[in-house]
Amino acid sequence: MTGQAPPSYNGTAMDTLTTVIAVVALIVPAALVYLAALRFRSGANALPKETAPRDTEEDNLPQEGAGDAVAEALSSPTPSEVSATRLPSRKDVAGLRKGLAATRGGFMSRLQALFTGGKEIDPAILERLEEVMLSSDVGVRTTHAILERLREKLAKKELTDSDAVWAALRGEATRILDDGGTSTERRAAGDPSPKPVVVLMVGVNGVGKTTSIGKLATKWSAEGKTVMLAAGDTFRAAAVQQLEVWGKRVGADVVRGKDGSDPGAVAFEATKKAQEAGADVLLVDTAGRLHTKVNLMDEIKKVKRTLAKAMAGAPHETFLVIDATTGQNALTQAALFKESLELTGLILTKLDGTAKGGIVLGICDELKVPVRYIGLGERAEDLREFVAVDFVEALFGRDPDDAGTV
Ligand SMILES: Nc1nc2c(ncn2[C@@H]2O[C@H](COP(=O)(O)OP(=O)(O)OP(=O)(O)O)[C@@H](O)[C@H]2O)c(=O)[nH]1
Ligand SMILES: [Mg+2]
Repeated sequence: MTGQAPPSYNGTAMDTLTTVIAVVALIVPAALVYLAALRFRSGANALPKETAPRDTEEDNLPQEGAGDAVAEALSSPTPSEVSATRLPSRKDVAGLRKGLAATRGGFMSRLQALFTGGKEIDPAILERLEEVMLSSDVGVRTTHAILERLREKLAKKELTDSDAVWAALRGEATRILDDGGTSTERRAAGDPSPKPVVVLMVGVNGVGKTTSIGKLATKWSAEGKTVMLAAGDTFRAAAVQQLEVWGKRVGADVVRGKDGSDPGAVAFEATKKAQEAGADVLLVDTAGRLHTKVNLMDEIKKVKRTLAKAMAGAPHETFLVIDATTGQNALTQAALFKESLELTGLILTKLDGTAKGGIVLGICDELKVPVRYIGLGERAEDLREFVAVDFVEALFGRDPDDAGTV
C-alpha cells in the first residue's frame, strides 16, 4: 500500500524536517540582520550625494572620544550609555550647520568649488586644495599629511572622480577629529563621580573663558546639577562682576576673594565651600594670561596645585579655551598651555565668527587634546558639545533647505 510508508522512510522524513527547521532558524535571523543593515545603509544613502559616503562603518559610530568626563562624572553613566547618547542627530547637525555658516560659506565652499563641474582629478587640483587648506587655518603639518594620503590614493587610482575625492577628504576629517578624543580612557580611569567635579578654565585674554563658564553653568544647572563658580580672576574687579552676573542668571553661588587676592587662595576656598555645600560641579574662572609669560604660567600651575591640595584629584578637568578667529597663533598658545598644564580638553570659541573653521582640524591633529565644546555665539545656548560625526556632517553635508551650496 502506497499510503503505508516503511518506518525507515518516516525516519528520513523527520530528519529532513529537522534539517529544514534548523536551516530556516539560521537563515531567517541572518536575513533580518541583513535587511536591517540594508535599511540602515539606504537611510545613509538617502542623504544628498556628497554627504552620503562615510569611509568606513566605523566612521558612523558615535564618537566615544568626545565622551564628556564631566557629564560622565555628574550622571555616572556607563561607557556604553555614553556611546548611546552620542549618535549623530539631524537636529544637532542642523543647529551646527547654522553656527558654522561662515565656515561653510568660506572654507567649505572654496573646497567644493575645486571639485564641481566634473573637473578632472589630477595633481594640480591637489595643489589648489593645499592652497585652500592653508589659507583656512588647517595648518601646514595637517594639510601636508592629508595631501600625502590623497596623493597615495590618486596614485593607486582610487580617486577617479570628484565624489571620490570629496569622500576621501571627509574621511580624513573624520579620522583626525575622532583621533582628538583619545584621552577618554585615562579620564574614565579616575574617580568616576567626584563631588564636586572641579573644572579649571584657562586661556589667553579675551578668548571666552568667563562666557564659556556661564554657558556651561547654564547647561549643567538646566540638567539639575548644583553648580558653583569660583572668581579666580582676581586681576580685574570687572571680571568678578561678570562672573556674578552669570551666577545670578543661573542661580549659582559665586565664591570671590578680595580684589587682587591670590587666585590660588580663592580656588582653594571655593573647592572647600563646594564640598561643604555638596555641589555637583565647581567652575573655576582664571585671569587671561599670555602663554609666553613664564610668571603667569607659573601662577596658573600653582592654582592647579592648590586645587589638588583642597581636593584629591582636582581639578578633574582643565579646559583650555581657544578663540578660533586667532588662526595659527591658537596652535602655539595651545602647545604652550599643554606643556605647562595637563589639559583634558579644549573649548574652541567664536567659530561663528570665522570663515576659516579648518583650524579645528589642525588643532585636533597636532595637539591630540580633545575638543570638548565649541562656541557658536554669545548666548548661553551657543555652546555645544563637540561630536566629530555631527561636526563633519555639518561641514561636508549638503543643507537640505539649500540645494545651491555645500
Ligand atoms: N561670537 C562669539 N563671541 C563669543 C563667544 N564666546 C565668547 N564670546 C565673546 O567674547 C568676548 C570675551 O569673552 P570673555 O568670556 O569675557 O573672555 P575671557 O577669556 O573671560 O576674557 P578675559 O577674562 O579678559 O581674559 C565677549 O564679548 C563674549 O561675548 C563665541 O563662541 N562666539
Ligand atoms: Mg574672563
